[in-house]
Amino acid sequence: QPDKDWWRGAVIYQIYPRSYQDTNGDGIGDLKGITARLAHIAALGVDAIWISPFFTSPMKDFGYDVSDYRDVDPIFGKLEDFDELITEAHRLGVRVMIDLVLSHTSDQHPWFVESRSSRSNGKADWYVWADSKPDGSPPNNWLSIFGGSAWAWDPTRLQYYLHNFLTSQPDLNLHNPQVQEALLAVERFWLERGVDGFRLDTINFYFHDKQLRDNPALAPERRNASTAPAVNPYNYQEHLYDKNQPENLEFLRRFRAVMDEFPAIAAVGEVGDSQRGLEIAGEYTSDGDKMHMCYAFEFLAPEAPTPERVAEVLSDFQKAAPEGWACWAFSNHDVVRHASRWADGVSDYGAHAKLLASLLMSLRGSVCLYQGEELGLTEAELAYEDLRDPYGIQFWPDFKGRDGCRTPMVWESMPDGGFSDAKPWLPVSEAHLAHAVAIQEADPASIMQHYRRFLRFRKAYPAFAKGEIEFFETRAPLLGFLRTYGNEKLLCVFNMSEGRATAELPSERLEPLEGHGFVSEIKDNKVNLPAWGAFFARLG
Ligand code: TEU
Ligand code: CA
Repeated sequence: QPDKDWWRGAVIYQIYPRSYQDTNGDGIGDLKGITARLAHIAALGVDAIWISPFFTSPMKDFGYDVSDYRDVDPIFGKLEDFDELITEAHRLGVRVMIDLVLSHTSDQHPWFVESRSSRSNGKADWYVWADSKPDGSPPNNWLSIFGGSAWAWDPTRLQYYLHNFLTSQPDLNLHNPQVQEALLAVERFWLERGVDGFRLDTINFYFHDKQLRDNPALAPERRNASTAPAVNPYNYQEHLYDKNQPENLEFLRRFRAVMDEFPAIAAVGEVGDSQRGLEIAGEYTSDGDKMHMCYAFEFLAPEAPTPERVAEVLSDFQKAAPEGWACWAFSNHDVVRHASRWADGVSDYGAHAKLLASLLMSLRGSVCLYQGEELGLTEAELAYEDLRDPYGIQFWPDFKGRDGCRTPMVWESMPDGGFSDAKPWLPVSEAHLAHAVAIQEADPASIMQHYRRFLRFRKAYPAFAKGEIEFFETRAPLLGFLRTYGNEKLLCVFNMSEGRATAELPSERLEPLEGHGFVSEIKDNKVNLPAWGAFFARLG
């Protein structure tokens, strides 16, 4: 009987295929490279991989602009390479999730090529087209995340089309039932090919307000400086009409119904919303008929999470959606790596990385780890000339873009890290070489060995993956909570600081757990934690 619930509390390892392993000497990672490195992933002990898009694409947004949903881009290989990848992953006990970008396509997708060719073709209504205002300006005030108006002028149709991201990423019109059918057919295509699930890009952008109403300005007190750089006023609008539309729920149900025709499939939906993200995530993952999990942005923030913040985010989510299920991440291919993002005031870099890893994997929810995170990689420093991300090029130097977290994986301590025989598409960071997999393999105290150890430890206690979570009155620098599942009751305490800290233990009978890699001292019902220390015990 397949385990339908495998996704609950699963640890999912995200692969950015361009930067994982090159096998054909063109400086770009490929599917064969992922297959060649599956042993590393299996040894880590994760449940699944999520592979960022590898479909046919002009690569304007490095694969998040798809021109054929049913084929592999020649840069990454062939469909047969993907079949081989799945077979090998399954042999090693690793599930495979693929990244479907259904909110928009590339402007090179045949659907868009046809749609823009006239106002009367068979796909005329497959994208979001609208007339200009009488003065020639765009239909409304909606903004693109990547800068400027969300509308681009098409000189053939003499109309504007909607693009929430790049102008080369036109938004599909999911109000059109034919578009929904076409997307569900793509879903089925990959399910029949044997995938175990999906990471769904920007699921809350699937629908727009049909009346194209203007978004209101966000009240100044609700503006969050960290999410709203002055150069990009996107987050100064309240996104009432360009996304998060009620019609989305029914489409997510249809998407789920197709998944449920196959055994043990799961989806994690990315909800891009800095204003109502958790609330929407809760709505999409409740009732068991839409998403299994939603990818949350809360811990991708520039500010390091304090104990209070962690407790607040988890408790808020729990309150908003008792049946909901989140998927937490500290790093991904869109943000500065957390080893750098949260490095302020940290001198023991290794201990900090280990503590954060353990905290992340102890929270209620599923977890995404981003390739290289298991090595403790920092953000790579890149020169302007080296940038490839259009978002970074657009906003440099106020915002440096996403290339610094996308540089190649480092396997060995040699030039280019064993990633490629050719010049890599983004330079390998010199600073990363000392953290290569081969070096950490040989060091039992390494960050990578800690990830392995902690994943093994976590597997031995089902409460980590499936248990309820209940926070103690948290007092910085300590964070403490209970994870409870059936009779299993686990006490978890984290010292989120660089100084020693002492935690009061509950009076219940308590059995300290081992195998997680942290050391602490118990005396008189108190536990002494070293800097960035953690303590785990079974209660009762
Ligand atoms: O990202 C969606 C999203 O919200 C991001 O745009 C994020 O706000 C931005 O990258 C700032 O860091 C997804 C993908 O993860 C991203 O790589 C794509 O560029 C985007 O969708 C468009 O498909
Ligand atoms: Ca290659």
